[in-house]
Amino acid sequence: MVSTAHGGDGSTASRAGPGLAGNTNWVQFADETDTRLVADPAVGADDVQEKDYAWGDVDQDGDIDLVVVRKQIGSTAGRRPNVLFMNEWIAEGHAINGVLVDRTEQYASDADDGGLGFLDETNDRDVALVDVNGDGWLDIVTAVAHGQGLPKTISHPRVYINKANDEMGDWLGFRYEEARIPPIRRSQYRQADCAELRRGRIRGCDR
Ligand SMILES: [Ca+2]
Ligand SMILES: [Ca+2]
Ligand SMILES: [Ca+2]
Ligand SMILES: [Ca+2]
Repeated sequence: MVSTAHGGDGSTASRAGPGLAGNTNWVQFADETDTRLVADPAVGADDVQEKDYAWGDVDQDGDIDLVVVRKQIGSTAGRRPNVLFMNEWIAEGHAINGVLVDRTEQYASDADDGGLGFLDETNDRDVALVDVNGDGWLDIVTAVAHGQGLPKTISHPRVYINKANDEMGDWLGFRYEEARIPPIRRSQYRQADCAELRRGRIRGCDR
Protein backbone atom coordinates (compact mmCIF):
# COMPACT_ATOMS: atom_id res chain seq x y z
CA MET A 1 0.00 0.00 0.00
CA VAL A 2 0.99 3.63 -0.32
CA SER A 3 0.33 6.10 2.46
CA THR A 4 0.28 9.81 1.97
CA ALA A 5 1.96 12.22 4.38
CA HIS A 6 0.79 15.79 4.51
CA GLY A 7 3.38 18.48 5.13
CA GLY A 8 2.78 21.58 7.17
CA ASP A 9 2.62 23.67 4.00
CA GLY A 10 -0.18 21.59 2.47
CA SER A 11 2.20 19.51 0.37
CA THR A 12 1.89 15.76 0.24
CA ALA A 13 4.41 12.97 0.02
CA SER A 14 3.72 9.33 -0.75
CA ARG A 15 5.32 6.56 1.27
CA ALA A 16 5.18 2.88 0.53
CA GLY A 17 4.22 0.31 3.12
CA PRO A 18 5.78 -3.17 3.50
CA GLY A 19 3.53 -4.61 0.80
CA LEU A 20 5.57 -2.88 -1.90
CA ALA A 21 8.97 -4.05 -0.68
CA GLY A 22 10.00 -5.12 -4.16
CA ASN A 23 8.60 -2.14 -5.97
CA THR A 24 11.33 0.16 -7.22
CA ASN A 25 8.86 3.03 -7.54
CA TRP A 26 8.11 3.25 -3.84
CA VAL A 27 9.01 6.92 -3.57
CA GLN A 28 9.07 9.82 -5.94
CA PHE A 29 10.99 13.04 -5.74
CA ALA A 30 10.07 16.24 -7.51
CA ASP A 31 12.83 18.66 -8.46
CA GLU A 32 11.76 21.88 -6.76
CA THR A 33 15.19 23.50 -6.73
CA ASP A 34 13.90 26.57 -8.52
CA THR A 35 11.42 27.37 -5.77
CA ARG A 36 13.27 26.05 -2.72
CA LEU A 37 16.85 27.29 -3.18
CA VAL A 38 17.56 31.01 -3.09
CA ALA A 39 21.20 31.79 -3.84
CA ASP A 40 23.55 33.04 -6.50
CA PRO A 41 23.60 30.08 -8.93
CA ALA A 42 27.40 29.91 -8.55
CA VAL A 43 26.97 28.87 -4.91
CA GLY A 44 23.55 27.28 -5.37
CA ALA A 45 21.94 25.29 -8.16
CA ASP A 46 24.93 25.58 -10.53
CA ASP A 47 27.71 25.16 -7.97
CA VAL A 48 30.45 22.97 -9.49
CA GLN A 49 32.88 23.11 -6.56
CA GLU A 50 33.67 20.25 -4.20
CA LYS A 51 31.38 20.39 -1.18
CA ASP A 52 30.75 18.83 2.19
CA TYR A 53 27.52 19.31 4.11
CA ALA A 54 26.20 19.39 7.65
CA TRP A 55 22.61 19.97 8.64
CA GLY A 56 20.84 20.82 11.85
CA ASP A 57 18.52 23.37 13.42
CA VAL A 58 21.18 25.98 14.05
CA ASP A 59 18.77 28.77 15.05
CA GLN A 60 16.48 26.46 17.06
CA ASP A 61 13.28 27.53 15.29
CA GLY A 62 12.18 23.96 14.57
CA ASP A 63 13.44 23.44 11.00
CA ILE A 64 16.65 22.04 9.55
CA ASP A 65 19.26 24.43 8.17
CA LEU A 66 22.13 23.55 5.84
CA VAL A 67 25.85 24.29 6.11
CA VAL A 68 27.92 23.95 2.92
CA VAL A 69 31.71 24.09 2.88
CA ARG A 70 33.39 24.43 -0.50
CA LYS A 71 36.75 24.04 -2.15
CA GLN A 72 38.15 23.47 -5.60
CA ILE A 73 37.46 19.91 -6.74
CA GLY A 74 39.97 17.24 -5.74
CA SER A 75 43.14 17.30 -3.65
CA THR A 76 44.02 20.79 -4.74
CA ALA A 77 44.89 24.04 -2.99
CA GLY A 78 42.04 26.01 -4.57
CA ARG A 79 40.06 27.82 -1.90
CA ARG A 80 36.42 28.82 -2.04
CA PRO A 81 33.98 30.60 0.31
CA ASN A 82 31.34 28.62 2.19
CA VAL A 83 27.57 29.01 2.34
CA LEU A 84 25.02 28.99 5.17
CA PHE A 85 21.51 28.19 3.98
CA MET A 86 18.72 29.07 6.41
CA ASN A 87 15.40 27.24 6.17
CA GLU A 88 12.68 29.88 5.82
CA TRP A 89 8.89 29.65 5.76
CA ILE A 90 5.79 31.55 4.68
CA ALA A 91 5.98 33.55 7.90
CA GLU A 92 9.28 34.93 6.63
CA GLY A 93 7.80 36.13 3.38
CA HIS A 94 8.08 33.07 1.13
CA ALA A 95 5.33 31.55 -0.99
CA ILE A 96 5.85 28.12 0.58
CA ASN A 97 7.34 26.64 3.71
CA GLY A 98 10.81 25.16 3.43
CA VAL A 99 12.94 27.49 1.32
CA LEU A 100 16.72 27.38 1.74
CA VAL A 101 18.08 30.91 1.54
CA ASP A 102 21.75 31.93 1.37
CA ARG A 103 22.21 33.94 4.58
CA THR A 104 25.98 33.66 4.74
CA GLU A 105 26.70 37.37 4.85
CA GLN A 106 24.04 38.01 7.49
CA TYR A 107 24.72 35.09 9.80
CA ALA A 108 28.17 33.61 9.07
CA SER A 109 30.56 36.44 8.20
CA ASP A 110 31.44 37.55 11.74
CA ALA A 111 35.01 36.78 12.79
CA ASP A 112 37.52 37.77 15.45
CA ASP A 113 40.58 37.43 13.19
CA GLY A 114 39.79 40.45 11.04
CA GLY A 115 38.41 38.23 8.28
CA LEU A 116 34.96 37.46 6.95
CA GLY A 117 34.20 34.06 8.44
CA PHE A 118 32.44 31.82 5.91
CA LEU A 119 33.15 34.36 3.17
CA ASP A 120 36.90 33.84 3.54
CA GLU A 121 38.33 31.61 0.83
CA THR A 122 39.16 28.35 2.60
CA ASN A 123 40.04 24.87 1.41
CA ASP A 124 37.53 23.07 3.62
CA ARG A 125 36.97 19.40 2.97
CA ASP A 126 35.05 18.45 6.12
CA VAL A 127 32.40 20.11 8.25
CA ALA A 128 30.55 19.06 11.37
CA LEU A 129 27.84 20.63 13.51
CA VAL A 130 28.58 20.05 17.19
CA ASP A 131 28.08 21.99 20.41
CA VAL A 132 31.70 22.90 21.10
CA ASN A 133 31.14 25.15 24.13
CA GLY A 134 28.27 23.22 25.70
CA ASP A 135 25.70 26.03 25.63
CA GLY A 136 23.07 23.97 23.82
CA TRP A 137 23.56 25.67 20.45
CA LEU A 138 25.18 23.88 17.51
CA ASP A 139 28.56 25.28 16.45
CA ILE A 140 30.38 24.69 13.16
CA VAL A 141 33.77 22.97 12.90
CA THR A 142 35.59 22.86 9.59
CA ALA A 143 38.79 21.09 8.54
CA VAL A 144 40.94 21.93 5.54
CA ALA A 145 42.67 19.77 2.97
CA HIS A 146 45.65 21.91 1.90
CA GLY A 147 47.07 24.89 3.73
CA GLN A 148 50.87 24.83 3.68
CA GLY A 149 52.46 28.25 3.78
CA LEU A 150 49.19 30.02 4.50
CA PRO A 151 48.30 31.96 7.67
CA LYS A 152 47.09 29.90 10.61
CA THR A 153 43.49 31.01 10.12
CA ILE A 154 43.50 29.56 6.62
CA SER A 155 45.73 26.51 7.11
CA HIS A 156 44.03 25.20 10.26
CA PRO A 157 40.61 23.84 11.15
CA ARG A 158 38.13 26.46 12.30
CA VAL A 159 35.42 26.73 14.94
CA TYR A 160 32.44 29.01 14.32
CA ILE A 161 30.60 29.63 17.57
CA ASN A 162 26.82 29.93 17.51
CA LYS A 163 26.00 33.32 19.08
CA ALA A 164 22.50 32.13 20.11
CA ASN A 165 19.64 34.62 20.49
CA ASP A 166 19.68 38.20 21.65
CA GLU A 167 17.41 39.40 24.45
CA MET A 168 14.61 39.91 21.91
CA GLY A 169 14.78 36.29 20.84
CA ASP A 170 16.36 37.02 17.48
CA TRP A 171 19.09 34.66 16.39
CA LEU A 172 22.54 36.24 16.03
CA GLY A 173 24.31 33.75 13.77
CA PHE A 174 27.89 32.45 13.96
CA ARG A 175 31.29 33.97 14.69
CA TYR A 176 34.61 32.43 13.68
CA GLU A 177 36.74 32.42 16.83
CA GLU A 178 40.35 31.87 15.88
CA ALA A 179 41.67 30.80 19.30
CA ARG A 180 39.25 27.84 19.50
CA ILE A 181 41.82 25.83 17.53
CA PRO A 182 45.37 26.02 18.89
CA PRO A 183 48.35 25.94 16.54
CA ILE A 184 48.81 22.33 15.47
CA ARG A 185 52.40 21.04 15.32
CA ARG A 186 53.43 19.27 12.17
CA SER A 187 54.13 16.13 14.18
CA GLN A 188 50.46 15.98 15.12
CA TYR A 189 49.63 15.28 11.52
CA ARG A 190 50.57 11.98 10.00
CA GLN A 191 50.18 13.77 6.71
CA ALA A 192 50.59 17.49 7.15
CA ASP A 193 48.42 18.63 4.26
CA CYS A 194 45.29 16.70 5.14
CA ALA A 195 43.12 16.93 8.24
CA GLU A 196 39.68 15.69 9.05
CA LEU A 197 37.47 15.18 12.00
CA ARG A 198 37.10 11.71 13.38
CA ARG A 199 35.30 10.81 16.57
CA GLY A 200 35.32 14.46 17.56
CA ARG A 201 39.11 14.73 17.44
CA ILE A 202 41.27 16.39 14.81
CA ARG A 203 43.67 13.91 13.30
CA GLY A 204 45.77 13.58 10.21
CA CYS A 205 44.18 11.46 7.51
CA ASP A 206 45.60 8.29 6.09
CA ARG A 207 45.16 9.02 2.44
CA1 LIG B 1 16.24 26.32 11.76
CA1 LIG C 1 13.74 28.51 9.84
CA1 LIG D 1 35.80 26.85 1.83
CA1 LIG E 1 27.47 25.99 21.17
